[in-house]
Amino acid sequence: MFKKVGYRLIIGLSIMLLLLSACAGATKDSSAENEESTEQKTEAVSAENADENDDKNLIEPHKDLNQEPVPLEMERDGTDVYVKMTTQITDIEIEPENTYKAWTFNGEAPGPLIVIEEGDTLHIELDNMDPAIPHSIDLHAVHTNPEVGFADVEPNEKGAFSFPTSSPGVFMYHCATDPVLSHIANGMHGVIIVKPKDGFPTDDEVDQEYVVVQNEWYKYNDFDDMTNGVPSQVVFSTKALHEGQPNTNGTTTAVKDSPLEAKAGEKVRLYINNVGPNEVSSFHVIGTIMEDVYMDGNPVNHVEGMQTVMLPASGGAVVEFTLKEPGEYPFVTHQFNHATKGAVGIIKVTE
Ligand SMILES: [Cu+2]
Repeated sequence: MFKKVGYRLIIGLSIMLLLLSACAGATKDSSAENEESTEQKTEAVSAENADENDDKNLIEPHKDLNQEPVPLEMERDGTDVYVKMTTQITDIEIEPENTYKAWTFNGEAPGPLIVIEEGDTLHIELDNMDPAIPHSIDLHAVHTNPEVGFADVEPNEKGAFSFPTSSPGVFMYHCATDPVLSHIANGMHGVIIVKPKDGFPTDDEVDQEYVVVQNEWYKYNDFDDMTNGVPSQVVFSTKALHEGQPNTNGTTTAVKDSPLEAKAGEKVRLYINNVGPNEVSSFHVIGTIMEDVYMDGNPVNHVEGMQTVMLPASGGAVVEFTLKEPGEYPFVTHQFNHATKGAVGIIKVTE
C-alpha cells in the first residue's frame, strides 16, 4: 500500500489548496448559494482578464492563425542525416479549456523528437512559416559558430544548416532568436537524442523505453511574467520513440491521459529532459529507485541508486528503474508547487 501514498499525497495537497482558495474567496455571508455566485463572478472576471491579457499580447498577424502541424521529415545517407523542420503558429490546449497560440517547431510544443547517432552530421532545413517574426534553431548536441549555425530565418523564408555531432546525450534544442526567453516560453523547444555508438552498459536489461519532457507555461506571450513571474503551468509530455507510443504536447493532463506502460518486473528506461525555460526539475518516480542513471544521457556519467535526479534548465538524463508490482506509478518533479501546477505523469504497470 505504500506505493499509493505518494499519489494520495498529491491529490490530498491539491484538495487542500482548492479548499484553502475556496475559503479565501468566500464572502462573510457563507450560504452555499452566495459562495457559488461569488466563485462564478471571480471566474468570469479572471476569464475576462485572461482574454484582455491574451489580446494585448497576441501579435496581430498571429490572430486567427492556427497552422496545421507539419510532420518532421528525416532521411539518412550514411552518417549524414537530413531533417526538414518548420517553425509555425499552432493552437495547443495546455490544460482543459485553455488554448495557447503557441510558437512551435512543426506544430508541437515541445517540438518533434529527433534521434540520431553519435558522430552523425546533421543537416537541417528550417522552413519559417510564421508570417510575422524570424525564428532559428539552437541544438545543444552540435558544434557550430552560433552566429552562423543558429542564425535567424526570416518570415516565410527557409534556412539550411549543417552541424557535426560528437557526444552522445539527451539534448535540448530551442529557438535562439532574440528575445530567446519569449521564443522558448511560447513553445519553441524540443529534444534531440544522440545515441551512443557503443550503447549503454545496461542496454540488454531494458524492456521498455520512453521519452519524457518537462516544460513550463506563462501568461500568454507576457515577457514580464516570463522574466519576473512564476509559471502558470508546469507540465510533462511524452514523445514517441517507437511506433505506437503516445506523442503529446506539454499539457497538464498529457501523460495522465496517455500513461506510459510496462509490465511488473520490467526495467523501464526514460530519456528525460527539462526544457524549462526557467525552472529546475527534481525528477522522481514514486514507488521505486532509479537503479542506473546516465546524466545528460552520456554513458560515461553513470551513477546508481538515485531517488531524485536534478535536471537544470536544458539538462537531460537517461534513467532506469524496475516497477516490481502492478499499479499506477506517478512520476513528478519533486518541487511540489510545480507538481501541483501539472507536472505529474503516470506509468501504468500490469501483471
Ligand atoms: Cu522563435
